[in-house]
Amino acid sequence: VQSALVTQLQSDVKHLTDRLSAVEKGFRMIRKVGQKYYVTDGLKGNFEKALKFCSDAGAKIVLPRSEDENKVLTSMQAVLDSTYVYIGATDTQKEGHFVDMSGQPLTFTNWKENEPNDYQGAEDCTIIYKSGVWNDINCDSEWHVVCEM
Ligand code: NAG
Repeated sequence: VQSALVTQLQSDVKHLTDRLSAVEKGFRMIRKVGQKYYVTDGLKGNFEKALKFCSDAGAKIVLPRSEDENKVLTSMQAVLDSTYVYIGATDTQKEGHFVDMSGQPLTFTNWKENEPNDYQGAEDCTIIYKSGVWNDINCDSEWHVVCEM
């Protein structure tokens, strides 16, 4: 019983520490989804800038792993009035084979009909629309940046 309690407390402390660090970093918007926090300052950047912004904050670029997470992200887009947000899925390594930022296959996807299509052979990054569907896109446009921690 005692060790279960310690494990629970350790998990609670980690949770509170993550939450506090999100608050201390002064993110304008923070949403909890399961064991994760989705955070944003409402800034825009290309994919490379998005990765750097999140890693500088001790976080990762957002990648919804479930319907729930996808919904929380679109709820943040509604507040930001954000058309598109970059998410952490690319097929840079192997065309048509989208993976997360650790190179692992995606376990949840929500592609728009007929996507991903590598339009004009120049779409290795991924965005999520306000409606929640995903589309592959170039990595150079400036879209809203959301991180997860
Ligand atoms: C283009 C989209 C492309 C999509 C295609 C569908 C941009 C820059 N490109 O406008 O991602 O696959 O429509 O026809 O939005």
